[in-house]
Amino acid sequence: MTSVEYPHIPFEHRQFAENEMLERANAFYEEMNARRSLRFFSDRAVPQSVMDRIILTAATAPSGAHKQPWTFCLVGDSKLKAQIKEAAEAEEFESYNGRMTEEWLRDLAPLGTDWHKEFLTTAPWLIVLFKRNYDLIDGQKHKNYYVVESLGIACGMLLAAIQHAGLVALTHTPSPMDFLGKILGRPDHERPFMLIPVGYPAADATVPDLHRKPLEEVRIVF
Ligand code: IYR
Repeated sequence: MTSVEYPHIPFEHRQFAENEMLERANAFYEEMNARRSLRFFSDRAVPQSVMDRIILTAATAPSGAHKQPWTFCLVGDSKLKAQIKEAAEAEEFESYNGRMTEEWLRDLAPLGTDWHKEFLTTAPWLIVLFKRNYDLIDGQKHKNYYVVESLGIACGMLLAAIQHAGLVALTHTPSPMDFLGKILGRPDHERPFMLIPVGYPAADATVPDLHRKPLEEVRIVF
């Protein structure tokens, strides 16, 4: 059993005056509220250095027992993207033509999605986020905790970092997505969590005109 010790060190805190805090909170809200899930990408290149910083940001997420149970696969290789697209579309074709319930298809209809996933080869980068239910160290299994929660937070921070960099993304969940581990040669203890194309929007990109719930509908004060 390996165990890591973390000596406690003084915490450096950055504080703001209340008016500045409100301004910052407002500015960040405006920025995040402008984020949209994009399905139409440009093939314009994005430097890997930007993607690396975005992934580092996501990897600052808190995780159960600080196990950091994630691997971010950054895929820019055209052949791999083509393989991923082919496999994703095959699964999605089955999903849209029989695997998804009538209710599910009705709920999705307003978004205008279907089994075609052009963005998987158009976007310059795909981030395939894998979760580790356990770590394998010297052939020994070490349990991870709150893995889905940890990955969900990391994914949210990833989307925020993408938005902050002036890029767009889609949280894509082809189902089932075991093919991602096979194509990328990931070990068995890593399971795909999310497939996120990242890049610039196509010049003629559209998004559904949807609206977010107002504060009164999402927040209760006690
Ligand atoms: N995974 C499919 C279907 C899909 C499901 C939900 I829930 C969405 O919000 C959007 C799509 C697809 O990617 O098309």
